Amino acid sequence: MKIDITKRLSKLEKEHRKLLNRKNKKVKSDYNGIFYRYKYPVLTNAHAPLTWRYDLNSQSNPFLMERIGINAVFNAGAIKLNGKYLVVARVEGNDRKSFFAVAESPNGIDNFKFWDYPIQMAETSEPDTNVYDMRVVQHKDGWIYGLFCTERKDHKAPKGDTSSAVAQCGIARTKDLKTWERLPDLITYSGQQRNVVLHPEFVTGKYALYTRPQDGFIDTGSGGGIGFGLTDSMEQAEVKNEIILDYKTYHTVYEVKNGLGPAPIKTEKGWLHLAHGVRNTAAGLRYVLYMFMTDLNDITKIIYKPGGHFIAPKNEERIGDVSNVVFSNGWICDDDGTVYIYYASSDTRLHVATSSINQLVDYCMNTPADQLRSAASVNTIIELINKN
Ligand code: M1P
Repeated sequence: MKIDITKRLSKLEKEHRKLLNRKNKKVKSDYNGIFYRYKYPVLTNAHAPLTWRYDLNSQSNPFLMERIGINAVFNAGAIKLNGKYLVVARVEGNDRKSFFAVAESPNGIDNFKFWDYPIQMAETSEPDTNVYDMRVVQHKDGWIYGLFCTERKDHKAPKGDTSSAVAQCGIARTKDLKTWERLPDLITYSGQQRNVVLHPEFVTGKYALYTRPQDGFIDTGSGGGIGFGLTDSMEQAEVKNEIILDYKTYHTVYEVKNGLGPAPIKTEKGWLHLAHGVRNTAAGLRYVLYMFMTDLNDITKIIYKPGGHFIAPKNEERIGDVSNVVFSNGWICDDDGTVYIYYASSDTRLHVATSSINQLVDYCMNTPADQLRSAASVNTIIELINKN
């Protein structure tokens, strides 16, 4: 078979350019007064640069085959830097290994383009098998920290068990998202950790971390809930005492487990938090996003917590490699109060939703809390009907 490589390459480049330059649109028909969804995902596997995937030399790649497949682009940390909206995405190759790559947009909603190279994250003395879900935080100490999950094989697993893994919190810091300094992994006294997030300010002169202690790799077991602890340093980060600030709770959207999303946003009324909650169903686990607010003076105290989900998987979001999942580990609060919420669907692609600080604060303060019983939910609806 004879292949016209020049023609095929030019077609590939044209389609790739078209995808990267595609304008995004608010889905106005869907608006609930709280946030807008957008028509297109902001990043997919097809956004990965052709130079990452194809050997463009016709001698060594006479069929212009894709040599390295990118399976998915999802759970991304986010930050605005030098006027650009940047996400640090979890990119997963066809080999199932995840890595981090920065994509940049001029407006936060479309035209996201990956930088030329993915992040080359240094390893510790115990190499990571897989790294994912980075929370990017501009801390008051002047560094930008990336906290992420590092997963390694569980060497204590019985022979023949090729699945058991150990999740811990990896830590790196940077000033520009290009050069990263890997620091030692976080030490805690819980079995495993995922979804660890750095609070952007010092608390009593220490670094404050939101954690998610868990007994096993998938099951949180008795350790479930969003935890909290302090560490003297990020260079040798160690949380000696972990408390739970948001428990997993029977018959809620966070019945099986929960975990903090991005670092909280400070507002006049409290710290705004976005988290994911997981419940079990006959069709498997269902991941949704929910919100809460904590006290400005005591950041471990939840002062408002709307009942139910904030964002749940909808339409095509419901289908992917791990279906019925939405997950967020990045948002950007702009100077004008607009909030760009980056959320991934079904461990496959990344979307944006937009809202504002005022709307999210109103949502947290005035959405009825979950009162944990059907009759109480009906009473809440009746109160609203009577008010109307
Ligand atoms: O597959 C859904 C999510 O599962 C994990 O999250 P959690 O630890 O809260 O269960 C993570 O692997 C996450 O990346 C993934 O999106």
